[in-house]
This record gives sequence, structure tokens and C-alpha cells, in this order.
Amino acid sequence: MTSRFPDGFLLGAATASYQIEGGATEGGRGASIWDTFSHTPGKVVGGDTGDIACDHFHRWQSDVDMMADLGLEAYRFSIAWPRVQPTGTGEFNDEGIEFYKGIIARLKDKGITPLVTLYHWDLPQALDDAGGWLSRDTVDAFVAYAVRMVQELGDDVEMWTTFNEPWVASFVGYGAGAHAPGHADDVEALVAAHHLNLAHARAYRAIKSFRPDLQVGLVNNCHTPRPWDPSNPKDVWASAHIDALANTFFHEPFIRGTYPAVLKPNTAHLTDWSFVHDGDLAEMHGAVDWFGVNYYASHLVRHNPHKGAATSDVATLADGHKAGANSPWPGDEEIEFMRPLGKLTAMGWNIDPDAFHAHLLKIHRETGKPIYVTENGSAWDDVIAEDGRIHDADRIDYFRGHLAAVLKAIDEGADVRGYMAWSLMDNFEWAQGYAKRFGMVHVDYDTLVRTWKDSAYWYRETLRTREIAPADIDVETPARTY
Ligand code: PNW
Repeated sequence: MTSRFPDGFLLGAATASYQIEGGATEGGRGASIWDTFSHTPGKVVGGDTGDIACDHFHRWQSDVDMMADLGLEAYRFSIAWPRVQPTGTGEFNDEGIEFYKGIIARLKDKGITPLVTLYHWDLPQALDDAGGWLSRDTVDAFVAYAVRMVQELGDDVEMWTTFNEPWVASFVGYGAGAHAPGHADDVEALVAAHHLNLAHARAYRAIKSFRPDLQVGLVNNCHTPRPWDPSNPKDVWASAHIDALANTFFHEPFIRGTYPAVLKPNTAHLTDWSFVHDGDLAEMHGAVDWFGVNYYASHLVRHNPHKGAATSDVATLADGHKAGANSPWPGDEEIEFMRPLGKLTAMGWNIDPDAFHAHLLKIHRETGKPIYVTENGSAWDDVIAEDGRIHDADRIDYFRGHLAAVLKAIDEGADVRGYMAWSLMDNFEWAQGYAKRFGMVHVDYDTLVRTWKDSAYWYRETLRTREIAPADIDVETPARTY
């Protein structure tokens, strides 16, 4: 097996606007649905908000310098739509556009390739007031915003993502109610998902019409369901339903111009799918250059007509996200997620690099498109030790195992072209607030000081050698701070 990353393979790290920026009311930024949601009592653990976050809005210069010190080849970040267009339609905000131009110029100056995501969940609140992703007007607004960003930044950014994880934005935001805008409705989740797909397709075509040279992709989180008992057709059915909702829903339309066949019969008791208009799927067909894969954990599912109170303790994150929340899986009345075995991360997620390897090959087989791993990482209860370091050996192990899975998939023919670690630094972990730490760099939320964890040194060594570095690399004591 190759132990080296191929030439041209991009190794980097990722973040997202609402999770790191702060400056929520500065620089002419408008409000987003995540400002509203996080300020609603009971929605985010500890009442945390993204008002300040990592204060990247004020510290972006030294943050980019830190990325260069790490040796990052690429940096994936998102544009906060309300920072550049406060109400989502009409006037753009030059100050917001200049903020991102500054980041991109500094990245390029350091030789770091920017990967820009147009939408990582922070919809302008004014658009939500007018119906959000349940309205086709939001689709048109997104296209206009996307075109303007490409006009402004397209000369310096080749790799574009329309949406980060449309499954989470629709099924967790509109279905489970655990993310903004906090609706809990099975049919709304399907409608929002369809509109996100349509917005991707229309933005793709609009961008390519004047910049055919740019690479426009869609980033999907993946669920990797396996049937509890592969010899039981009902468990196989349950697994196929989850696969269709979580995965194929967000790539099949762009590859084949269809939605997964099992979805309609499986949700016929909920909707007749009349929200899919004539011509929508034809617009989607062919509208993608590459796929991003965000991978964290795997899933085991079974058919259980009696699921409910008695067995609800086997539900995992994917089944509930938050105790008492609506399920993010329309049509799952008889589908149950099993509690994973083995060591779990601080999120309660299992560690399964084999499922990641299998998923990369599956996406390669099903789409034939270039793949970038746009997020992969793990949360642990990181603390600064007596020696001033953060000994996150578990995170290093996680990265090593999952990078090996990437190299194996490449060996076996998957066209994987890059890997962005989640995350550059600890940040606002959505409904979990600041309690969950995914960073290679520790953030002290009182002082906002950044401190390299051991995994940051490990990643720097991996970047330097372009091979998966050994777990026991040299580390400075005390660790470096910014
Ligand atoms: C992704 N799930 O979110 C996001 O893209 C990141 O912003 C986030 O910080 C990261 O993963 C870690 O959570 C997800 O429940 C949230 O299946 C939830 C799920 C998947 C991805």
C-alpha cells in the first residue's frame, strides 16, 4: 500500500463561519438563523452562542499565519451569507466582502489553497422570515448570492462548494428541530432538502455559465448504515432507507437525474412528493464537478416494528441528536439505530475507519466524480496538562486510522484528491456549544488564546513528510500559543 500522499493531493484543515468568526453584529453583518436559534433558551448546550466564538473576525491574520506555521496546503472555510448580504436579497455589504478578500489574499500569499463553501448553515434571518428553505424564493436568492461571490472572488478561488451537508441543514434543521431554524416536521425536511438540491443545481449552472474553469462541488455528510442482520431482508430494507435519505438523495439527482426509488414508497404515508416540480430533476442532472465527503462515524440499523419507549435506549446520535427531539429520518417509524460498540469519542460517536474506506469506494462507484474529504475528525475532552501541552493521543490515533483508510481507497481506485481535517481549532459545535472540542488547536474561550495540541505537531509532521506521521513525534513543551 502507498504510504505517501500522491502528488497534487491536498492536505489541509477546515472551519465554518458561524463556528469561528464571532463579530456577529460587526462589520455590517446581518443576523442569521443561527443567531436567532442560539439565542433561544434551551436550544444550545450551556446557552452558548456564536457571538464571539473564536473571534476569528478580529484574529484572522494571526490565524492564517498559524495555518502557514502548521504547513497547511489548503484551508476550507465558509462565507457567512449575512456578512456579505445582510438580508439575503438586495444590497451587498462591501465590508463583508473585503473581509473574505483579505483572508484569501493572505492565504495565497502563504501558498495555501482556499476552498470556499458558500453555505454552512447560516441563512440570513430575513430569508427565513420569508419562508427559508421551504420557499423557492430562497433558491433564487441563493443563486444571486453565489454568482456575486464568484464575481468577487473567482479569480482567486478555483474550488467552490455550494452547500455543506444539505442533509443536516434539512433533516436536522427542519425535521429533528435540533438545528436552526428548529422546525420538527418530516415533510418540511423533505421539501427543504429538495430545495437545497435545486439551489445547488441552479447555482452550479449560473456559475459555470460565466466561469466554466471553476470546480463547483457539493459537500455531503455521510451516514454509513449497515443492517444489524444482513440475512434479514427487513434489516436490509431499513439500511437501504437510511442510505437513500442520507446519501443518494444528495448525489443521485446530479448523476442520474432521479431520486432514489425507495424513497417514494417508504414515505407515501407522509407526502406525495408534489414539491418536486416538472423539470427540477432535469435541472439537477449533470450539475456537479466533484463531491465532498464529511465522515465521522458509522451506523448500524435494524427493523423493529415495536421500537419506542422500551428500546429507545439503543438510539444513537443519528436517531435523536437530542433526547426528545423529532427524528431526522422521515419514514423511520419501524427503523432503529443500534448503540455502537467499542470506544466512543466525546460526541458518543464510534470509530470505524473501515466504514470510511468503504464509503469512499461507494461514492466513487456511484458517482464516478472526483472526491475531496472535506471534513474528518473527532472530539475529545481535551485539557491543558501541567506541562502546558494538550496530550490528545486519541485524536492522533483517529487521524492516523482515517488517513490510512483514504490511502487504501486511493490504492483501490477511488479518485480522492484531498483531505481537510476537522477542525483547525476548537469552535462552536452547533447544538453542543463549546463543550465539544474538535480542534487540532485548543482555544481558551476566556482568553481566546490558541494552543497547539499534540495532534497539531503530528499533523505538521504529516504535512512535512507527506506520509502519515508516527504517533510519537517530537512536541514542544510548553506548547506553542497564538
Ligand atoms: C458536521 N450527524 O456536522 C459539520 O459540517 C461541522 O460543522 C461540524 O462541526 C462537524 O460535522 C462535527 O459535528 C454534523 O449527526 C453534525 O450525523 C451532525 C451530524 C453530522 C455532521
